[in-house]
Order: sequence, then structure tokens, then C-alpha cells
Amino acid sequence: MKKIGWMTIAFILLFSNNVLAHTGLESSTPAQGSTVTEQINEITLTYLTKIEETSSFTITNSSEESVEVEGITVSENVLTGNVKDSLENGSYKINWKIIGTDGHPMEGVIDFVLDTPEETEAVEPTTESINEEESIQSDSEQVETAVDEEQEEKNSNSTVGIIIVLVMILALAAWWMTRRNKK
Ligand SMILES: [Cu+2]
Repeated sequence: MKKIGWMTIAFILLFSNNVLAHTGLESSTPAQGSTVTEQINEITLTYLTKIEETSSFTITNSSEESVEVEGITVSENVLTGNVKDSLENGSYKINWKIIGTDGHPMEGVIDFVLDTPEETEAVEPTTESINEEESIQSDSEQVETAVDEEQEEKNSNSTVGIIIVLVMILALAAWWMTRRNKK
């Protein structure tokens, strides 16, 4: 019991020390998990403390392809950069890598979804999602038939089993009868 108490205190001290020493992401534009409905230009990452000039970030799309970012700047605790070209609708990741004032490198990922109501981009995903639904449906149908087949196989297996048992009982009965008749 005493040991657990000391370990708890040690853990709390260690944990609070880390919180005090390290920096961390305070907020971002776009925010983690957000859906953005307008074209993105400037990316802003705000940290809890000052960060080193070498701090940087990259943006990747859902196919892990990187998106061109220019003019990455560090000012005190703020890291900014501009997306060069307009982005297609989809999910993106901002992969940041910074060094805090205490010299510790840190990294993290911010996920966001771009969903601008542009006609050309809005039509495509709709047909895609319908196709996806169809393929999901046919998948579940395939699963169902597979289950049916399995069931049938099991059924036929048990039928074979029952027949074997019946034949054995008959054979045993016949053997017993002939033995009895001989006596
Ligand atoms: Cu640190």
C-alpha cells in the first residue's frame, strides 16, 4: 500500500513536470476533426509556448500525396503557411513537427475534411457514394450466400452422420440377430 502511494506521487510529479516542460498544440486553423466548406489558403498552428524557427509542417491528402505549402513562417508560438493551389474535396492531414523552447522535438497530426459546395466536385462524390453503397450491398449478399452454403454443408454433413449412425445400428442389430439365431 505504501509502495503504491509513493509510486502515485512519483507518477504525478513526473507527469506534471512533463506538462510544465513541454509545449503542445493549443489551437489550429483548420481545427482538428473539422469540416471546412471554403477553399483553404492559410494554415495557422498555435502552440502553448514559443517554438524554434526550424519548426515546420506538411499537408497530405487521403492518398498520402503531399500538397504544396509555401511561405512557412514561425513567429513566437505561431506556425503559419499557405496552401499553393486550390484543394479538391476530401480528407487531409496536417503533419506538424516542431521543436519547443526546451529543445524537445514534438510532432502531431491534424485531420480535417474539405467539403466545398462546388458543382463539379459535388456531383462526382455522389455517384461514387452510390456505387460504394451498391458494392457494399452486393458484398453483404455474397456473405449471405456464403453463410447459406456453409449452413447447407453443415446440414448435409449431419445428414451423412445420421445415415452412418443408422447403418451402424442396423448392422449391429443384424449381427446381434444372427448371433442370437445361431444359439
Ligand atoms: Cu520538453
